[in-house]
Amino acid sequence: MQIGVIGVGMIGQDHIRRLTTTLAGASIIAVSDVDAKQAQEVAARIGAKTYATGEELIATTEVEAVIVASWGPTHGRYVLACIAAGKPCFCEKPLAETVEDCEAVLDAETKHGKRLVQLGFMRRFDAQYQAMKQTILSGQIGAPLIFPSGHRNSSVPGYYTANNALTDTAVHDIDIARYLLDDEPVAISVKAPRKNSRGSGLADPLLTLIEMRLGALVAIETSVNIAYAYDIRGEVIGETGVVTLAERNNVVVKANGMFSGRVPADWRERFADAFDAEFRAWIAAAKAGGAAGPSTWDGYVATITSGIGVKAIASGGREMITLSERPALYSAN
Ligand code: ISE
Repeated sequence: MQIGVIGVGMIGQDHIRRLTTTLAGASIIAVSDVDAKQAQEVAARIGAKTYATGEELIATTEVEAVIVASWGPTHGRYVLACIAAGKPCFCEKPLAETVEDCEAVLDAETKHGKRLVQLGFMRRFDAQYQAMKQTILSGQIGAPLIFPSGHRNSSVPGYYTANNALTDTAVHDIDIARYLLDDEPVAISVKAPRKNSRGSGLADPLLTLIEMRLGALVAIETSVNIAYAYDIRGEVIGETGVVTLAERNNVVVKANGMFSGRVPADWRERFADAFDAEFRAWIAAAKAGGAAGPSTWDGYVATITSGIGVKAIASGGREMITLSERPALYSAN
């Protein structure tokens, strides 16, 4: 399958590496980026052609499927262009930055009548989260009641704001909570303890509480300046048991009277296998003209929930989340 990539920053380049060196079944023939020099450099490395705009890349006949990994505010319009061209599209989060733009994509795809869009919520392809979901489905821990989800980054870039903790970081926890609990959010509130002094004044960490329709509570800790590593925690507490994400080291080292194991440096390391699985699924689905896993609906719910979370930061109160009716095209989480 011949693929075009829009946006060749950190994540775009990581996906290009993955598709050109690790996975089979796809070749990248087209590249576009607002930074033309960067696009040229990446394209020269892999023998692809550069395009001045994402729209031109999407319109190119030889491009059979598209990866959107550009700056968030541009996603919605590229995804819409892919749907208009009938081309399968993998889109990093967010699907679009505003609810209206997400609704426009929902509209376009439902009119098309078939899924074309896959969202980059890679945690759904992580073996540990999948095992957690299987455990919940098996009934072993009873009905889920509370899901504490820890999302820790060692540091974040200077432009990162407290709102990004919701729209950029907790958005992954929001999506995985919906997937694990098979449920939708109804209300959100956000509390902040005293600030981590490493954060140059950033309101960090944050504790986000989400109430789900069936009554479970999701408590998301975002700590984005925690220095020690990239650490993703999670535990679902049910009526009769708990299921917890285990440490995922291949080995434990015992030395000098201590035992230890590696904690990943960043999301590329922690979710490397999940990203591979996500793209294997996408390549297979896109070859068949469709999409797999997280959908436009999931992108819409993530944008609306994180957006209302931003409102909850400002109000300091509990904000309600109202979703539109889920179209039949997106029947399951
Ligand atoms: C980043 O955009 C991601 O998607 C990472 O998974 C997340 O851990 C990080 O906080 C975000 O900024």
